[in-house]
Amino acid sequence: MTLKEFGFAPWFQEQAEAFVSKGWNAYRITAVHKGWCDISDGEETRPAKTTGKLRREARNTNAYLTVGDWVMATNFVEGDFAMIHAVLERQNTLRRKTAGKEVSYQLIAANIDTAFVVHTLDKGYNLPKLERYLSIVNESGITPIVLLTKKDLLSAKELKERLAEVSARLPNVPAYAFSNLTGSGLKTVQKLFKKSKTYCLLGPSGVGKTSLINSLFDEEDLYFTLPVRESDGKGIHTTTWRELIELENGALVIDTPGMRELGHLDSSTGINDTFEDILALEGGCRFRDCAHTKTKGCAIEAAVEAGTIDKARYENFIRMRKEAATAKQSLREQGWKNK
Ligand SMILES: Nc1nc2c(ncn2[C@@H]2O[C@H](COP(=O)(O)OP(=O)(O)OP(=O)(O)O)[C@@H](O)[C@H]2O)c(=O)[nH]1
Ligand SMILES: [Mg+2]
Ligand SMILES: [Zn+2]
Repeated sequence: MTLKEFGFAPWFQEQAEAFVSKGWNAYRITAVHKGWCDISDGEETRPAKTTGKLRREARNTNAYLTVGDWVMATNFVEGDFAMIHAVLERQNTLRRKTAGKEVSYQLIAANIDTAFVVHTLDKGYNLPKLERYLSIVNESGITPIVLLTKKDLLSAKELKERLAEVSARLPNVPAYAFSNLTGSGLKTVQKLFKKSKTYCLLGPSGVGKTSLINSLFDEEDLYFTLPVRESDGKGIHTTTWRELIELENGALVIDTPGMRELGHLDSSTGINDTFEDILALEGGCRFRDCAHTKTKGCAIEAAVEAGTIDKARYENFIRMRKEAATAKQSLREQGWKNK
């Protein structure tokens, strides 16, 4: 495919023009390994390394390379590492705060059009966890869509109840249920992936992200499954690195490993977007600085009481807000700009 079909939007093209006179060309990062990455022009993939200068700059700005990045590189020859000289400014960055006392970020992917938050309907189904993933996506300014896997493992009644629960809890986000095993609901999911758009799949380990990519690949055979380890019945194909994969229809999908730890939330924006409907009531609170917990005249608490807002959803909203406030404080103490 051409660079344009590979996601090389005018935004990147304009930046790249400044480097063309140096003999550098534009490539997209399709995988990041320890010490090198894979870059592609949409036709060929090559291993590449970064210049020392770029590495030093990255250390200062925390702008390490990630999958989906557009870079300027030279030496695109067989049998040698290509050299990455510059990274083009991103349209967006999907990132999370890493665990530990020190505040730092792990980049998940860059230049994403839509992020699919993948979650299981079966064991491991956990709405607060799902909301956390949504906040990470919203925080990055990327549109989320929820994909619910393993619907084959639920009875019709269970499925109906669970889907009702999800739509009550996440009224602002489209959600689609399907099964990688039987192919049920898969056609609708398949239509969400459009040519030349970049998608990211994220969600806990074992929910079926890689299986979905496999399912999307083969239109004839929707019954493809990953091999299961006999001893414990767990999938043996746990994803260990992030990779950009081109689907047959030309859609670009970044598969990510399930995150064991989501870390804390680093700002309230993502949370505000996730709980937009709750915050919309804020204007009705008696006090301007209402904490929405045990506060007189709180319109949000009244709505919970009246049953118009899901109680568990409200509780998670309060919990995440507190966490974000604490994280914000620690970011400030460490001199981070709250961007
Ligand atoms: N019953 C059922 N099993 C599924 C479905 N989707 C995936 N699985 C199984 O779930 C296990 C994990 O699937 P993966 O696709 O490897 O999960 P993943 O999200 O990529 O996991 P990580 O790479 O570890 O993040 C495998 O054994 C799959 O066969 C589904 O829709 N129904
Ligand atoms: Mg995987
Ligand atoms: Zn209030």
